[in-house]
Amino acid sequence: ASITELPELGMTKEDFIADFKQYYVHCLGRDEDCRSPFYAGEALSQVVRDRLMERWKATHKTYKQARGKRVFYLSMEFLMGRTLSNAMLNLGITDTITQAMYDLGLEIEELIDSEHDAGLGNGGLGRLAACFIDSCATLQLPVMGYGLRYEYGMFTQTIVNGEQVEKPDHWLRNGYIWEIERLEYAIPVKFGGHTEVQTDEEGKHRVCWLNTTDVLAIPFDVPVPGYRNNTVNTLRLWKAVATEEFDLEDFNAGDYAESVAAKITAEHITMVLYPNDANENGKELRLRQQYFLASASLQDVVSHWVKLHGHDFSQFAHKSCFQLNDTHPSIAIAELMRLLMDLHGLSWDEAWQITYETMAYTNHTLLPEALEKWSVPLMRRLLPRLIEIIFEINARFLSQVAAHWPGDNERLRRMSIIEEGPVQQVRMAYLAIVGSFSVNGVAHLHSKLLQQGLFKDFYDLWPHKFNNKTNGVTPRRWLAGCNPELAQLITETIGEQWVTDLSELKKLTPYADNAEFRARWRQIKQNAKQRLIDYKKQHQEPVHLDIGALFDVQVKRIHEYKRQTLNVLHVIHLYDRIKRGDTQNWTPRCVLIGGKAAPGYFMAKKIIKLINNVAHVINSDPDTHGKLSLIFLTDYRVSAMEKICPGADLSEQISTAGKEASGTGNMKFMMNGAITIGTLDGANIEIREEVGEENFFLFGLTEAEIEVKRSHYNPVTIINEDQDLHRVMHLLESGHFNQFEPGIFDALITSLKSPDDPWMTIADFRSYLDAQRRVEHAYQNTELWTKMSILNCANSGRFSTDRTITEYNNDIWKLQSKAIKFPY
Ligand code: DL6
Repeated sequence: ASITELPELGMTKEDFIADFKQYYVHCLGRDEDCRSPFYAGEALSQVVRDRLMERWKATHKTYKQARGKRVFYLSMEFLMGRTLSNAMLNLGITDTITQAMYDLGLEIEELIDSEHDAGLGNGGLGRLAACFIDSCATLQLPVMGYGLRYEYGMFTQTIVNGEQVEKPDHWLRNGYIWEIERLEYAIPVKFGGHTEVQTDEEGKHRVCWLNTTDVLAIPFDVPVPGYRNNTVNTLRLWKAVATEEFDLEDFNAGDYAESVAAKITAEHITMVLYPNDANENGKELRLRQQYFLASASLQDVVSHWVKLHGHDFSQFAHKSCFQLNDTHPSIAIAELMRLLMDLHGLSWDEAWQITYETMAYTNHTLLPEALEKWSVPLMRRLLPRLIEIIFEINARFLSQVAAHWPGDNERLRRMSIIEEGPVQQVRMAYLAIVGSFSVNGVAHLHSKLLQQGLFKDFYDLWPHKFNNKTNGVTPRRWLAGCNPELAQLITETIGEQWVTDLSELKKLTPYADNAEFRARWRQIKQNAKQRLIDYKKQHQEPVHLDIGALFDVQVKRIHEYKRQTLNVLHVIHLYDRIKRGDTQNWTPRCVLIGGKAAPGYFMAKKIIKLINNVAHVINSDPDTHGKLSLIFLTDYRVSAMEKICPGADLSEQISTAGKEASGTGNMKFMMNGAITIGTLDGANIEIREEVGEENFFLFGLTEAEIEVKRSHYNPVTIINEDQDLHRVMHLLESGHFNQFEPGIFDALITSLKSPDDPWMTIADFRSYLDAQRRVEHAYQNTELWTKMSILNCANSGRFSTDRTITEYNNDIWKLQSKAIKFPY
């Protein structure tokens, strides 16, 4: 008998109960005295994982047999969150398992909540990668994710005296049940050393990269289940380990510490996720991480290729595509050149043709401070072979530019991959554009601004490379999973097709006019608000939250361009109105703000402190009770958003126009029936187009207006001419919110009042206030508000990653979907 042949695992309640007991008792060694939901959660996860494992193998075999094209999604971040509930949902076993656990006296919610988030990302970019691989599996596309298995994920945020304090997130402390270590596929990655040209037996010259310090990349595979389709794709995360346990020579010579230090240096590579979302930091370790990801993943793919096709790479570009999630993995372009030339003997031209036909680059930001550059001396020391290749790519590219624009030396300087200066720098975005056949932005406005601004020279040269792929979110996690009550109502009303075809939600439109349906919709929103209150109570000190109040929510990374400060200015204005007795027809409001600041981002940390100080003053003033509260939601993360977005009434998307590439939180809120107050920025524009202007609270200058106004922006004059704003600024400047901490908000105030404030917060204040007034009136008309809420959900179909991925596939990847037969 074959050692891998097993009977298929059952899917009945009794099967689950029997397997659960087996794991709980025999594998984990627990008994009924163990009251910790964690171990029950672990046992249940094992039960579910077994079911995935069978389908995972079938998927693998199907892809192998088909020998079709594959896509590899390279990303430094995969912000997966929790896995158990999503796996149950996608396997279609949630109800049966819930019942099985109930029969055993266990509360499924408790088990689900005992799982630690896999927080291997900062925010939008990492979560997008997670939603993408969910959709790829659901669409049955052979796409594999490649990332890093950070020992420490995104830090845990606590608030002490109103300030953010970071705690390391050792998420692997209790193991990670969902991963499978694949030691048999370990790969060495080179660093340091030098290069030499050597001549082989056939007289051919080859560059050799010698004297390197190698680090071993060990793959850990995580299953990525599609929705009820038996597909289970793979996310492969690399862990860095030393190639040798210790350097034996050093060890024998008595230099024990030295030999251990080398091991530690190697293993540092995947120790920690850099917690910066919109700032490149130029640290050597970060470059090591990037190269480690790129090299391990490419070697993995290439060695798999060689196993199947030998050294014939003629079909490689037809059969493989690497999607680069921002510039972070874009060193892959030079690495593929290296592998093809130095290891497999291809000529430059052959290797180049394959490389640029295989690579596709997604840009996620227009902010100049987030555009990566690496110093040439650092690269030369760490990756000497790669920098040689980059210089050669650049030389050949610049001669193309010179041929296109003869004599235009200024353009050559502008477009060069190497930036000249006291220290030469490699412009990674330019490398990514030159080395890719496709370059995309993540919302219409963003893609347009890339073409007309940041990458204009490249667009002029290669317009055909540029395209747009507006972001999305997976409706499995962000509606079916996080809002089961609403999902149930939707399914009852229009059938269950919407889960895999979100455009079906349009069928809800007529129900917006049905009073009975609206009443049910409203009740579900109320229930979600109650759960949000309970969640908040569980995790933070109690603050009175009135369920009838408008839940006004802004959760995302804290950044000046996202303008949490504008939100706070509005809250201070409401407080000022209450104190002045201007409360006729008042709409009670609870403002919830959450998000993490990059630990080194001074202003973002000040914003958190401001929110907490203002919250303290407002919430402890009896005059505000029943009218206004402000709450900072600590430690915002994926699993928190799953509780937050179903309970939101109003979604704050208030960035300075032209600064937010897309946003994806805006889509999650919309899907769950929150109404957006927002600027014409990123995907907000498309959200408004879909839902109609009457169901969106628009305010603020457009991107074009911002750029015109910038040259003569005078916030002090605006403040002096606007009584409400003047009073708000006076309260802030008087120290009312920092009575025993003089001066702590000076930097924030100075920046708001500066004509050079890049975020132009003051410019949009009045328009924001007016929009908030419209919100208040609309919320008082309960029936109207509910109708708007339903229409937001009904028109959110475009923002499913199923649509986004279908576009990536039609325009860039061109994969065949593959049905998985199960049992295989
Ligand atoms: O594309 C995903 C996400 C967008 O929705 C956000 O608008 C954008 O800010 C974010 N970008 C980053 C920047 N990182 N880099 N580079 O996270 O991407």
